[in-house]
Parts: sequence; structure tokens; C-alpha cells
Amino acid sequence: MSGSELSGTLLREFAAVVGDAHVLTGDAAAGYAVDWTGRFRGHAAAVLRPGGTAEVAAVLALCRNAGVPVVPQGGNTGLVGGGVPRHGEVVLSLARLDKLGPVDADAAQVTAGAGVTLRRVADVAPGLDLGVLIASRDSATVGGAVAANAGGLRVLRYGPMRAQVRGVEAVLADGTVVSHLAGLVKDNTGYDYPGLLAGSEGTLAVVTAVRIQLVPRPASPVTVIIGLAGPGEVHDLARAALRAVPGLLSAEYFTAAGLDVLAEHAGLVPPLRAPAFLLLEAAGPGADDDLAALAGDHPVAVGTTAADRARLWACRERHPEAAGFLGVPLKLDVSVPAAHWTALATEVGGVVAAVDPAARVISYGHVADGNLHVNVVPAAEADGRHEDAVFGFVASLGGSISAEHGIGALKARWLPLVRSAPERALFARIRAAFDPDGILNPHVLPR
Ligand code: 2HG
Ligand code: ZN
Repeated sequence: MSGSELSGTLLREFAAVVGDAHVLTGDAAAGYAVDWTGRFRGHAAAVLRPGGTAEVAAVLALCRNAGVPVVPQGGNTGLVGGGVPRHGEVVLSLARLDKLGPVDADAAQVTAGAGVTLRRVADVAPGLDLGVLIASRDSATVGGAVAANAGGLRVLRYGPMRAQVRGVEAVLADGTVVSHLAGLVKDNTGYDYPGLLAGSEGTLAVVTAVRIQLVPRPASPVTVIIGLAGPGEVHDLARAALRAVPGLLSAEYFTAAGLDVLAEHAGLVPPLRAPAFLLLEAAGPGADDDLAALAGDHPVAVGTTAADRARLWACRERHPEAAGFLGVPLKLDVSVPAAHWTALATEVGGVVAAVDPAARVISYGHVADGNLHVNVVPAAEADGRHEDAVFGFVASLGGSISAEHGIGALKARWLPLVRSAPERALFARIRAAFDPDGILNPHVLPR
């Protein structure tokens, strides 16, 4: 049976599990079938909104028995189409799994349902924080962040979402629940499937709860934006900050191209003028002096109060919206070895122009991680030429075609650029072991 033609019997069986109110079809399902950029659109055969792990297990067993493909969906903030039912699949929304457990103060851990937003985890206790900070934290959820192995603005300090995971509860494609939530720091008792599920993009199992390691809330953070001549200076200063600023939390790059669009369309007031910018944030004793020493004679804007820091951060955090003011963007999230980041950031505009001279390109990203977000608003047809050019260039620099957003539907055809045939065959065998019938996100990552 294809996803888009569910029988009335199956819909009634779904409703018997999750309740009539939580089986959505037609217009009620439409919002679940498009991503926020508008690039990925599909049609959901139905949206199922289970209220707990047992209901997830029961609906997955029904889908598996009926051969109906399933797209798990969290906050629908993904950028590669991994949570959108592009082929008429059933959407399994985890939004109602929103229980946040008590904080284990000894271990600084908490267990969160898949549907808990990252903001709620970050705010769960005054002295603690979530190590992963992403701009979409008010909508992005724990399950989706694990499935995508979200990165964000503090990876240089705390690592990506996988590094915050101390345990997982998940439902396999046949409805079996696997659970390992004790949160042990040391635990060599077999395969690390929580680590494997991180970054699996909903293709191996449906994450229903996560044991999360929290971090101490940074004390008195200071944010600066330094105006610089170009990517080379940004890279060099970010590397210097990694060496010289012990309390460093973030090192972010953006340019006048993006800031000017945000000034024009979103009313942001640029704190200073320069071709390129490095936003640094640090916390703890001496952070302000460390950052001032690093900025030296360069123009700099400093924020120490929450309001001033938020104003500075908006210049960087609103960049994902910038290209959207110009058209429907292609969002290419790439990384290269540190030694090649400057070449990437300097040359990528020309690489795009060679295949689409009138395309608009806005680049920004996490410079300390070798990560660049190349947002392209095509003028020519978006027929793969932009990806061919950018991903080919990145591969020639020894880089990755997905640093932190995943492969999803967007990048599957370019995976061979960066992953060998034996590696992809291993991926396929792992996938077949978890989901032998191929019902979980079948169109995400090559099978
Ligand atoms: C960010 O760093 C996000 O702002 C989104 O990863 C990047 O929209 C993008 O391309
Ligand atoms: Zn990012």
C-alpha cells in the first residue's frame, strides 16, 4: 500500500491507539507536509500524534504490518527535508511526548521526551544549561535534535547533540521498545546505539526519550562582534581565540552581505560596518579582558547585559532568514578541515557564480568548527548545478557535504562524493538490521 491511500480500516486502527483527535488528514495535516523554508513540500497520508511511547510502538507496529512508510517529525525545523512527507508517507509527530523529568542534580542530567523543546531543557534549572544552542530552540525538539545530531553555536565548547546524550529510549520499526536511560557516564556493555541513533535522521528507530547531560550555565557571558577585512582575518582571529580565551563558547562568522539584507528587511541595526564579522562569546573570570585583548585595534561592539547581547546575537542568529527575504534558498551546510576554511569562505561565491552568475549567495557559520552555511538564492534553475559546484569544491578540499544538518532528501545523491562504496554498503546493512521492511523515512539517506 502506498502511503497516500490509507484504508479506512487502518485509519480507524490508528484512531483506536491515539484517539480520533490525533489522527489528522486533509487540511489539518497540511502544515506538517512543508518545511519552514518552503523548499520541501509533500503530502501526508495522515498525521499521527501519539501521546506516549506505548502509542508510538502501537502505531509503528500497525504501519509495519500494513507496509506503510513513516516520516518521524519533531519541531519541523530541519533544513534538508528529512521530516517532510515528500512521497505521501504517514507523519509520526512526536510533539505530544513532552514530559520533562526532574533534574538529577548529582549527575546534572535530565530525561526529556522527544517532543520537549530545546528551550525547555536549557531552562530546566537555574544553574544548568543545555550544551547545544541553536536559533530554532523554541520549536526544535529533543528527538529531532538527536535524530539530526544538531550542532549550533556552542559546538566548539560542548560538542554536538550526540555529545549531550547519555541514553535513549526508542521504538524500532516493528514496535519494539529499546530503552537505556540510566545515564551512566561509564558503561561499556555493548553497542552504543544511542550514539548511532544520533544523526540517523529517523531512518533507524523513532527516538521517544533522551537522557541528557546538562552543562553548568555559563557565568556572566560577554559577547563581542569584531569588524574584519574578510574570511582570512576572521579565521585567524577565531583560531587565536581558541588558544587564548579559556572561557570561549562561540566563534561565529557572517558578512556585510547578510547583515545588509537583515538591516533592509528585518530592521536590524548593524552595530558596526565592516566587510566581515567575527562574533565571539566567552564566560567566566577574565572573559571581558580576554576578548578585549583579542579584538585589539579592530572595530568592536561589546555586549554584557542580556539586552545588548541579544541585540548582537540577532545579527548572527537571524542569518538563516536573510536569504529567505530574497527568494527560496538552497541551504548548503558544509565543513572543511580548518586549514581550508578560508579558501572555502573566500572562493565559494565564485564557485556558485560560475554555474549561476546572477545567484545571490549569503555565507555565514561556525568558523571554529570549519563549518560554513552557504545559502544560495538561485537565479538559474535549481536543478542540482549549485550543489554540484559547491559540494564538488568542498570535496576537493577534503570536506563534508553536511556538517550539522544531515543528508535528508536534499543531499542523498551527492553522498558518494564524501562516502565510499564500502561505507555506504555498511550503512545499508545497519539500516536493514534496524528496519528490515524499510518503512522508516525510506526516502532519506540512500538505502
Ligand atoms: C545556523 O547556524 C543554522 O544558523 C541554520 O545551522 C543555517 O539556515 C542555515 O543555513
Ligand atoms: Zn549552523
